Amino acid sequence: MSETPPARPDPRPAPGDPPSVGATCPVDGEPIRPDPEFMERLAAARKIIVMGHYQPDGDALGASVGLGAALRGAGREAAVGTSGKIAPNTRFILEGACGFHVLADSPDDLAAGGWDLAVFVDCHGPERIWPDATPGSWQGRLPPYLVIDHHVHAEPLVSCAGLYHDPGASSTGEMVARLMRAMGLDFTPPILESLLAAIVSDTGFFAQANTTAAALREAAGLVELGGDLEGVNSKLNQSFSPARMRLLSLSLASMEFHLGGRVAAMFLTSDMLERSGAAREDSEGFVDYPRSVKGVELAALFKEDGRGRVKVSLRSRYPVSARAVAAGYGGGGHVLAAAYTDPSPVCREALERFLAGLARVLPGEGC
Ligand SMILES: [Mn+2]
Repeated sequence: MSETPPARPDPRPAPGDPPSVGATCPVDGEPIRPDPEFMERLAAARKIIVMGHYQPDGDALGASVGLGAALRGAGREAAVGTSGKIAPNTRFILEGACGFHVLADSPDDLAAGGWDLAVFVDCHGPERIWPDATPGSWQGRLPPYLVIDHHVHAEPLVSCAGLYHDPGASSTGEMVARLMRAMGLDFTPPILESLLAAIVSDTGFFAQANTTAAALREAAGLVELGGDLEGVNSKLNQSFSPARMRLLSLSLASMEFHLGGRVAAMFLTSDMLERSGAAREDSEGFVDYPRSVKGVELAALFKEDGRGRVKVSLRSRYPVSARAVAAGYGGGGHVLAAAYTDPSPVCREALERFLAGLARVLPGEGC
């Protein structure tokens, strides 16, 4: 017997998603709070570094800068770390960490900082911060770490010293705002800007299925305190370079449709990068274009990563789970936004492998 999907998009894990570990996921109830060890560790640490995942997006960057700045405002010795490149339109968020931003491109950089505590944001741990590092390069060498995350975890996080995990939260920006209120921390204008940038980045400016009432309430609280949504929009969405537009036009021209229009694919090749003069990080948001086509249930952007592999970003329309599809190829993410890495060196080969596997992972195909 098949179940009728709910009428409105549902941010909870979709059928086929791995079960979430460490938290239940109330959509209509009270948001999840940090666990007591998390609060004790955060209160006791002297020297703290807050870091998002590798190549932090607006949410990872906004949440880490917001929390880092708030801890400093409370007189704590805190810094914000980043690893990998940052998309040009989100770089303004780092201005909120002016004077306390450190690059930590390897576990060595973090281990050398003398931190008593790390807080990893928008990811579950070191393997998402340094994806190319071997576990041996960080195991036993890092300070104890806390995790603030809204991704579903396939396994319990045994190495983390304290967990604040809410898979029902729109963004880690929303979670940090809630945490700051619980801790009585001050919201200064740069913190308000960082947290709003985080929330709008992950909710598509309050348009996506993860825009819960709780997310809107948290954002409304930030606006009440003086947060400037229009200013955040102008910095995030109206500050692109001509090179990005050239890259977008080349990438859009590669869009193709499969399975009767249910699946749309788009390429971002090394050749396109060269011809446009754009940087790899200029492609933030491109995958939203194939998803915006009527009838498309699953959109895939294939990006040659410059290291002989292809990164595949997936976006889906409810009830298709991008996360379940990505899991079929060894990746993961959110219900409607997920990713995996294909070992092919070029986009076309990665697309062929993707299409060959779809019968296995996309509901309604292959029967
Ligand atoms: Mn996020």
